[in-house]
Amino acid sequence: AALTGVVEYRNVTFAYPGAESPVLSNISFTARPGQTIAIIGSTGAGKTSLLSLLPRLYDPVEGQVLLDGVPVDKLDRAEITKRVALVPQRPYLFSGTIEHNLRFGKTEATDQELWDALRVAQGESFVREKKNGLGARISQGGTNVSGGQRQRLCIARALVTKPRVYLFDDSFSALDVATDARLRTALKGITRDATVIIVAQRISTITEADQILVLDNGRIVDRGTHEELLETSPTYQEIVES
Ligand code: M5T
Ligand code: MG
Repeated sequence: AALTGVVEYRNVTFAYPGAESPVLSNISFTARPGQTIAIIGSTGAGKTSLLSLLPRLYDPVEGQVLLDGVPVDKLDRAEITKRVALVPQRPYLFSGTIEHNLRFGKTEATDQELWDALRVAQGESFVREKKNGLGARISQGGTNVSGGQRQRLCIARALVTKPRVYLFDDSFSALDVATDARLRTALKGITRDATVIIVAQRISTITEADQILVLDNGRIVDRGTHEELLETSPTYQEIVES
């Protein structure tokens, strides 16, 4: 059967190697193609740790993470990379050209695909403004582009791979509100049939999510839509008001 991008966390508990106490406890949720699941919670709640288990940066100590019904530790890493794109909280650029950075996950992409990804990621104009365009050089760690430009290049890099599942870890935080809004509108078209899991600080980024998971101290304490959580979740209300 064709894989479609269904993500399921089943009673997942996770501790970093060598750590005494878990940073995630008994996490369960399902994210389906076409859905956007948002994860919100205070700093240190475990949001980044939660995302890291799907591409197997780490494995849970208990429970299972499944992709299309198959535990991810039974899948080839190459298969996971093909289907899941993680835009990390600290987006990383390599020394080399913009093109090299965008093709990192998918070497056979055409230039047109790179420009299409840049357009959606709101990165087209600053790349066009560079004398060498896609051939412009990025210094090690991307120190010669701004934080917001780096984020947009890393979002474009994820788009180039055309994954079934997108994981965005606070990927819009360095963007101004207007760019953030434009980017998310453009993304919606591209990710319509994909599964999107998004960690966000800005409430405006997540109000339209199909489901919001409220993470506190490694546990999902509440879940629902924005409207539901406003009614039912004191933790969510606190976050909204802060
Ligand atoms: C949750 C610890 C961290 C915190 C807890 C990434 C990472 C985290 N931790 C480690 O021990 N090693 C690591 O490599 O795990 O951290 P998080 O998942 O990064 O939390 P967050 O993403 O919700 O926080 P933030 O600040 O990004 O909003 O005790 O020390
Ligand atoms: Mg984080």
